[in-house]
Amino acid sequence: MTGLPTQPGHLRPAPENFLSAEQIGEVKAGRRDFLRSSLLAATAALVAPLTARAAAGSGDPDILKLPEWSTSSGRPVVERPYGSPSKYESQLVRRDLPGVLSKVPGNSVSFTPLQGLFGIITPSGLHYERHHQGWQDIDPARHRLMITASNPAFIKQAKVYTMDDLLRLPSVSRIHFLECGGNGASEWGAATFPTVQYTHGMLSCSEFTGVPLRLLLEDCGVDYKKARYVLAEGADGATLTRTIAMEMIESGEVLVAYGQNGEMLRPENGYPLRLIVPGAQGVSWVKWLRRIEVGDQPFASREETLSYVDLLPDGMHRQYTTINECKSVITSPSGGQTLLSQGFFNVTGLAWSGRGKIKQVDVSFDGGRNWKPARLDSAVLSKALTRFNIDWVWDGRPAILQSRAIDETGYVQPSYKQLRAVRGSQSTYHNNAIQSWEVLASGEVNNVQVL
Ligand SMILES: Nc1nc2c(c(=O)[nH]1)N[C@H]1C(S)=C(S)[C@@H](COP(=O)(O)O)O[C@H]1N2
Ligand SMILES: [Mo]
Repeated sequence: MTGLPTQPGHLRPAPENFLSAEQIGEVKAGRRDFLRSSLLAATAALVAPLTARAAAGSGDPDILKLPEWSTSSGRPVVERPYGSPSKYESQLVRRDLPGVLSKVPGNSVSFTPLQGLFGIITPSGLHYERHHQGWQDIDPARHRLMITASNPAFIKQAKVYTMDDLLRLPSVSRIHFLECGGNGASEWGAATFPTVQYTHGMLSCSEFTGVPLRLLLEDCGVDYKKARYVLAEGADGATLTRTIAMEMIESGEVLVAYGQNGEMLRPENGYPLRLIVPGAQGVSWVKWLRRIEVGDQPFASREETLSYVDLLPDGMHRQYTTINECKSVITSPSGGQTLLSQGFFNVTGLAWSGRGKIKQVDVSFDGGRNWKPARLDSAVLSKALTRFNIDWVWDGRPAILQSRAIDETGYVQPSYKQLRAVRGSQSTYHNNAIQSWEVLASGEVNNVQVL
């Protein structure tokens, strides 16, 4: 089954490069007619190899004849001292959207290819990236973390830690998701981007290793009665800063992390040190962490006044939306893919909540009229991605696939109608509405909105 990386033979993956910078401009301007035609042109170029296999039947040469890899010796170990994916998987990469963000130098984003991933862990090389001013490859020997205070009464002693200091302290490892508050921003007004990589791909999940921030604050003699907030600051040119409430730190969940999926963080994800704030939106997870300032009130920094606020219908805005509310999405079949034949499909997706564990995921095949519980038969962890699966037999008729997650607090993921009733339609951030994928009789899968 060559040419169909990471997809079962009955699904054709979304075409690789389907959006040019001009097309993205048109999507932003709310025009999407062209999308369908450009997508169709791109998919037509791919040939379905299914018929060939069916014709071969039991005389399939791929099983009868020994291929070259069975009749020659393999390659030596030293060829790849650090492993990388098979060359047949080259389509499964992070993709950016040139032109979608403001043209501040280094202001950039790449999206995780959720449509081709399994389980709950995002491979480090496919973790999405969001940089306010590009990424840096910092020399760990010269990196420092300073803990200081707005008022000398809040801590006994300010301290500076080297990476060596931090690496010898008691460490913990935890699996958590990371989602940008802007994930799904394009979808507030109408269905726009064609694939799940772009509609939901500012989302990843890793095992992070580091030192609880609580331990460092206590090492500096923090006075929890007076010190109720900290400001976390990055060492990049953006000097990104966010306020973190002390309750989250006191719980022991907030980590000063150096490890990701068993190795040191990747430079794009904050090497050598980043903040882990389980359940909180991405911007709070300050990368290249260099300074923690202890204070007694929120700091109202740029990233919590100009950006990451939610404009409400009455003209007021919500500030300090910290937690990512419960959300889910079907990752396959999903937009841009094509169902190549009727019959059985394993419908799969991800659910997550910044408030704890996922309790249930329901799936609808008829645009929300009927719902069936999906199987949660992989690890269900607090504030981590949760994988769901459900059996589906496609009868060849049009269908609309949706998933709806419920978390352990009983919160139910809203429809677009419910979300807009509270938030209006002028929001940019924090879109956790139910996603709909329309399956046409042709097998083509499109991004649509069902109200
Ligand atoms: N120092 C610094 N930290 C940062 C950012 C940044 O630009 N600079 N981007 C933030 C945003 S908006 C998000 S969504 C996450 C993205 O983390 P990732 O690039 O590892 O996916 O990092 C956050 N931390
Ligand atoms: Mo973000």
